[in-house]
Amino acid sequence: MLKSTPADARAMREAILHHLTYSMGKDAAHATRQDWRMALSHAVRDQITDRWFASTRKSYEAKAKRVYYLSMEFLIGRLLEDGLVNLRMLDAANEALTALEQDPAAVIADEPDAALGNGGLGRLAACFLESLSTLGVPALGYGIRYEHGLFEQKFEYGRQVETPETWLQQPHAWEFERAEAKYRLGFGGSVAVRDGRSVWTPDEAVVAAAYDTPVVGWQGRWANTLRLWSAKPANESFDLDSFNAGDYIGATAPEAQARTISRVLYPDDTTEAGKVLRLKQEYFFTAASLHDIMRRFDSEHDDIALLPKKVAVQLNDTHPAIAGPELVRILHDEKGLPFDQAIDLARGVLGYTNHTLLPEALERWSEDIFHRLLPRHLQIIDRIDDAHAKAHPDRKVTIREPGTVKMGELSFVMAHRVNGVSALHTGLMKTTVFKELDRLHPDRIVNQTNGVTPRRWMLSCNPSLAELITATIGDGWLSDLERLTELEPNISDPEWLRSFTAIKRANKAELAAWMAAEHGVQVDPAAMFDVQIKRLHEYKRQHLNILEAIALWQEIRDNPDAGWTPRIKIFAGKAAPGYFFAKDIIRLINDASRVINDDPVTNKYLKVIFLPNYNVSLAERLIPAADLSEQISTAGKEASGTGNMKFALNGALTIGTLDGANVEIREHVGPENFFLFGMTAEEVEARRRIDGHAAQAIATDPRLARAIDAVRNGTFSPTEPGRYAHIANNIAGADYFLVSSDFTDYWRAQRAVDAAFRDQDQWMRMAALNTARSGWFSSDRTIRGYLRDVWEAETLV
Ligand code: 26M
Repeated sequence: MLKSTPADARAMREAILHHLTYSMGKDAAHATRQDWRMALSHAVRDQITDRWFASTRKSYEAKAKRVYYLSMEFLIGRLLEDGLVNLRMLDAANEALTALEQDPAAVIADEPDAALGNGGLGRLAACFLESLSTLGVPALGYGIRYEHGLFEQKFEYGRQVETPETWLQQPHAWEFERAEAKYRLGFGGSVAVRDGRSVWTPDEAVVAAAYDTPVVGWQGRWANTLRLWSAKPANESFDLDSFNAGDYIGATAPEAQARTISRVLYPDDTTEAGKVLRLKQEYFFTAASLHDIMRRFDSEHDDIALLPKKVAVQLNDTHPAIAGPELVRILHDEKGLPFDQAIDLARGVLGYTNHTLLPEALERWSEDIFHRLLPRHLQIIDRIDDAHAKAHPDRKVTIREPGTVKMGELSFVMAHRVNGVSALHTGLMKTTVFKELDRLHPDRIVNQTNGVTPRRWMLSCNPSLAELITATIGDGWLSDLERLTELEPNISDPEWLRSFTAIKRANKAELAAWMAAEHGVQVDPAAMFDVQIKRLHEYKRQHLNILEAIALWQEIRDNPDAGWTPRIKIFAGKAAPGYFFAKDIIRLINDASRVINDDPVTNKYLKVIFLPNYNVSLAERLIPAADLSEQISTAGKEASGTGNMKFALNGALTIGTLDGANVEIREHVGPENFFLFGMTAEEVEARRRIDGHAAQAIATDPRLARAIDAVRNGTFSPTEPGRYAHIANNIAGADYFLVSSDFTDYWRAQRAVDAAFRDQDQWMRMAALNTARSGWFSSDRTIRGYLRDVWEAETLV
């Protein structure tokens, strides 16, 4: 075993060759790219593992309070580059691989993305884990080891086609199976009362098996664990009799049945299908995590009253909301504590983060399903509801309603802190969905505005800019991102600004070359790169963006010589497989892109590109190359956004509404460095009440009317003219997300963007100010906020 730190290229080269031989069983002459990737990963893993053990030892020695982050999703992306960057071994690895005649970028890119999440909620969990390690907080992330992460997206004739994602079918260097950490979990069955105690006897069982991945923080000073649960059969599940009778497939059926629970990530948090399986997934990972947490607590402490002092459990949305009743069940049914004390202890432990106010995304379970799978928990929930009613006789809110269980209300009642993810969102929580609960518990709701880790979202994805920053102000910004403000005086230095500009330009050229090589599209790196990348959703309004592009295309055709600012509109994002309207928007953008890009009159000035299969790695490629960040959701609908922060940090200007964290980004970077448009959340509510709001907007804006007509009349689908009539009718009709009503102001703001971009010096100054003033949006700041206001836990480094 190699003991020295391979920070220098020679030691790194030796470590790689060591693992190529002894871990991969290959010699250099016969090694594939995957072998090299695995050898390098093992070399890095060795370094992480030592630090990981040291951190675990310190946590036990200190008997410190631990933070447990329970999340159905962890969208971590690639881990090799992250490890290399945080251990500051990237240069050594590049040099070593080059000496070994390997292309470092290709070796790093050989790793599949771990796509165990849908979008913002899962990516936030990944940034939080990294920040928890950077800050040296004793913490674990708990989730599900999905065999299939988020589906892969392809386009066939412009239409989204989903194929299964198979990350675990490739070798994976980062996880350790923990044979000793296995828990048996039950479903269904019945509840009996014996000696005054309720005893639940499930009639179905499954085993949760732990797989641990180390998460190393900046400079490797601390490493925490991401523990993911995999479902295994509880009993000897191979049916030898069936096998011997020749039924080879039937013989493995019980095993397949058990494994189904951790088979696949749900591509839509709100899907109707597979409800039972989804609830099983939620209970499976939550109960396994709580058993693990209690086992660790019991091994360190013998006074159960210490639980809230030693354990903080954060619920990432309501997906793990069953933690409340499950913890009460453990404390009351199993440990024999009085029911009220069990509730109080559980509440002292639990915190709940809300990530959306969209009514269709708020979890509610049918009593019927709940009763079938978790009969004892349903009883406990009723008692929690009764206890809450007794404590607040005037309360007008319940957890239970005939036929349903409301998981938001359950989480709120069972948590000592409930937080929103931006100032606006937290305010809206208090006035809308949780108005009544906030009245009863006025100190419970707190805000923790989201953040992003600057290690991945600057140092790793934008190394040239990171280098310029370090050369200018030293490297303290990497653990104290607000020090980026020290860049400000340099922005007026023309030479510094030239360097900043050259970096943006080089990032754009690199993206352009990649798009040409991978997707066969030609773009001029001098044009404005205008980027909207996020899940497809009506509230995020990709259709507002494409409608503006269509109107612009029409206007350029009318008047080609009016001095247009060249623009490349880049889209990427996946639609939930059953969300047909969102999929039709993708198809419209692809169809429009073909027509617009093929127009010789306009394609010097405008191109539209929809890149397939958006994921973390694609985001890392696009964000450093963006000039303009599209954050155009209907005000009041995007809880926070985190892509918006990554763009601003990397020197893109935002065109955006007063929604989510956009509000705070604008305050930090300065209103003069942000292109604001659209209605406020209050104006949105008022506007919706006006009859014919869309028709009114269309009547006063001929550009809007003409763009909608082109969508309706088949301009982009000549072989099937009616293909997009429903989209046109939606925008011109009910228009719930107010595309028409915000269009005119969006167009105005876009023309202001055009004008600003023509003054490149001024634009780049504004871009640099965005970078210099985005330091507050570090997830380190967010985690410090949770430590102070929610977890009351400490850092150990
Ligand atoms: C999906 C498909 C169809 C209808 C609704 C949805 C859906 C919408 C929101 C499902 C889940 C939703 O909320 C969960 C979520 O991911 N929220 C995101 O959390 C991020 C981290 O806090 C925020 O930055 C995003 O604004 C928020 O949308």
